[in-house]
Amino acid sequence: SGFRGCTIWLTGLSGAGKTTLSYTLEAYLCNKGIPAFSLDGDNIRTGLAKDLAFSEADRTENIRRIGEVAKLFADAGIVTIASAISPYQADRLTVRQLHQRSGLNFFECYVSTSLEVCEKRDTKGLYKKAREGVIKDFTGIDSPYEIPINPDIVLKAGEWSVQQCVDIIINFLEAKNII
Ligand code: GGZ
Repeated sequence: SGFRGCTIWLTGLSGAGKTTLSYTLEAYLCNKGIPAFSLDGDNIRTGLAKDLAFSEADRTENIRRIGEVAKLFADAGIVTIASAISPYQADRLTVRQLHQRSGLNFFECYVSTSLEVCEKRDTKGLYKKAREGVIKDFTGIDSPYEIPINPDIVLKAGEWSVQQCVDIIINFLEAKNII
């Protein structure tokens, strides 16, 4: 059967598990012969968004760029998995509308791992630095995260396994006839 391009947009706090989910899902889809690609906020920031920091305006511009690139990949028929904190509802809505205007599927997926769990994990030690004031404007500490109002998917990645979360996305994509 056929498959269609789309963008799956993972939003959530630093350390929520977005990157892990993105690469696990990408590997699963590619193994099935379904073209899939991860656009990760982390690696975008070393290239395409090298000039941007973490002010509100810079985050908005970062999301705009990732959104435009995701749209191009989705239009090329690829299941595009974009992950970025994307803390502002308005920016996520803008990216959704960008896709809709081109008739492309866009699914907002809220990776809802709590701040408590993310901070406890603190895999990169960034929360500790943010608490100490070494890093300023850190999401969840001294910079806001606006919880998605109407996400297509919610993944409690702090409570569920990576495989459970990935299975939910796969079932969702099958139900929508994307894959
Ligand atoms: C949030 C920050 C910050 C600040 C550096 N606030 O967990 P990580 O390390 O690997 O991923 C985070 C990444 C966030 O970049 P995004 O492009 O996803 O952010 S946004 O969507 O808001 O534009 C974190 C690291 O960068 N990082 N400083 N102040 N995260």
